[in-house]
Amino acid sequence: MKIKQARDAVRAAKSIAVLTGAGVSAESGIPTFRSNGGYWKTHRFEDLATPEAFKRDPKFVWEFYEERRRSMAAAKPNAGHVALAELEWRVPTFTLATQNIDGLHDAAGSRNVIKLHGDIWVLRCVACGREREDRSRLEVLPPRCGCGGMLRPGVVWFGEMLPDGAMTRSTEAVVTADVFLVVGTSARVFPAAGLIPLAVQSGVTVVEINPEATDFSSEVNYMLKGPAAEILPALL
Ligand code: BJW
Ligand code: ZN
Repeated sequence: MKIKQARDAVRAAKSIAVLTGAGVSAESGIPTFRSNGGYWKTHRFEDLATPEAFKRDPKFVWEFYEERRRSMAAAKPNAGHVALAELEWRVPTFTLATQNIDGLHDAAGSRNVIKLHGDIWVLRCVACGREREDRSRLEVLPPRCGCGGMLRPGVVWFGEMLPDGAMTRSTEAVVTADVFLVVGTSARVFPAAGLIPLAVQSGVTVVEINPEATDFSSEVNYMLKGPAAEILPALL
């Protein structure tokens, strides 16, 4: 059985790297972007997830993010997040790079988390650059900084650089890992998706968990088809 072999690889690993995407939070009730019911099926990302869109219509962009903040605030980590948090305790070296902005890996207890696409709970001033964590309901949109400048969500939009050091740290974790788990990502967005072929070329054992195949499924060592909240607890 594939899952048994993958489990043996995980058990033997001294160093594990993980990449997660929206699918790991799907069973917490948070929509994905590109699967059924995903945001980019009904919304144009050009209108919502680019710096140009924010410049054009900050209120419109903020309404989208504030609605998501309210539903994410009510969401709880699922069995997949919890299994990954528990795995961190069992291996000497563990790094979790997530494309998710929802904070559910933190809520589940994961410690070494790299947030490749930022954090929806962080607000950043476009004028002075100051950041603050704020989970409260934002009554006035767009919210303002003490300096008078506009605040924006602390997430990474298309065409923007990832946070300083995030890809360097993730790359280092992946190429030095014994096992790389790729969970719930369509692997369509770069540079995050590039970690998968990098792992394959580096001879790292790659285990993909997803109900659907991705462009990299034929290259990974084990493709475990199914929802993360079922497969991860069974695997780990
Ligand atoms: C389940 C499940 C269950 C469902 N269990 N699984 C090379 C080639 C071409 C273009 C580029 C390139 N390199 C860079 C680019 C440009 C661009 C890019 O990648 N474009 C592509 C679309 C082609 N990348 C960027 O712009 C990045 N920045 C950058 O490269 O900077 C340098 C640069 C600057 C300027 C010019 C050129 C280079 C930044 C990318 C930022 C992405 N931002 C978003 C929004 C974040 C904020 C927000 O949430 O609103 O990040 S877009 C969105 O996609 C979000 C996600 O993190 C990201 C990835 O999506 P993810 O997580 O994979 O979700 P889905 O929905 O796609 O997939 C869900 C998966 O789950 C599916 O496979 C399901 O089957 C599965 N699933 N249920 C397990 N229960
Ligand atoms: Zn400011």
